[in-house]
Amino acid sequence: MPGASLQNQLEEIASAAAAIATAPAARLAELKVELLGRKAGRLTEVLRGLPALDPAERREVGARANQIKQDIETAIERRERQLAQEAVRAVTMDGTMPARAVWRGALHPVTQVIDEICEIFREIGFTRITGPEVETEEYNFTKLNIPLDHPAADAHDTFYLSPGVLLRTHTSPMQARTMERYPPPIRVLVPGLAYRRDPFDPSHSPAFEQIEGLAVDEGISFVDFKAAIDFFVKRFFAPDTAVRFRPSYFPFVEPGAEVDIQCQVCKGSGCSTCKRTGFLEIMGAGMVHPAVFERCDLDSERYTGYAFGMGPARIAMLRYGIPDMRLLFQGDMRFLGQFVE
Ligand code: 2U9
Repeated sequence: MPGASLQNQLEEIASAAAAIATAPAARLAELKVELLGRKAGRLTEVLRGLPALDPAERREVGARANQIKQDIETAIERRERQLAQEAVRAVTMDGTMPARAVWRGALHPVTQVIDEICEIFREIGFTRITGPEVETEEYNFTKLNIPLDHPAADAHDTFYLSPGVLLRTHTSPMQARTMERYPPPIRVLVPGLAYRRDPFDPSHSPAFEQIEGLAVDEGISFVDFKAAIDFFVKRFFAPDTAVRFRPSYFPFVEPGAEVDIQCQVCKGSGCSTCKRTGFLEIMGAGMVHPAVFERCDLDSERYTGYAFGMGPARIAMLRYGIPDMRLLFQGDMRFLGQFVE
């Protein structure tokens, strides 16, 4: 009976199809042709025999043949997907690839410098404080004896947010707030971001870290100021570093000074880093201007004090011989990785 023979062939095809699940790629291609091939595939042969059967048998065998065809197609698809995934995994799991670097979290070199400076000044009584980056004209300029028609207050140099409100151009407003709020003796160190409308160049950035200090009490003199700075320089750089104070002008101090240290590269004999002067400028400073005391409600007859300001990015550049400030802020781990402690 032809129906039974076709039935048998179908069941044989079904068992042969079990090999699909584990077939390697080349064998899978062969099986596809052997089982489903249009010309000589085993299932095609069975289908060709169907017309010879009587209608009842044809329906039964035909249904089974379709079922098996579908099962085989599904099995082939699944196996092909599996093989493709294995191929990808074989590439991405190449055991000869070098291991990926795992970065430990670390402090940015400028943050390290800020922490170190604060730590040195802490030893001589300075407290670390922070304040708002959005300030008023009043605290950023007026209280610091900078008239609003001074070039520093110009919209050309300052980021104004709205009339009278700006991004602080230095951290000094916080010292003014401190003097208003706390009675002397005051010794504070104020690290933080300041903003100026400068383009990026090797020594400028529109947003930069600053660190400023303020000491106020009765009887503080220029000698106390020099001693504090000298202590800091010898601690931060090297114990034999020469320090030089040059007269300078800032509206909030009188007298004003700029502080130079012996060039760290040539030790003072003259090189390209110090432009043959043997010295590098590290900060601006001076004795607090009496007008600043008065504007912050302190009696300028009773109190004196000194103040200073420096850029920790510049200090980091001098200490580590970094030629371009932009290197510090581009987030390139080949550079920053050198400062991981
Ligand atoms: C008050 C009174 C006085 C802080 C000072 C400087 C001089 C100074 C610059 C150095 C490089 C800023 O980072 S920088 O761009 N700073 O030159 N700063 S005296 O004097 C003050 C501050 C606050 C109430």
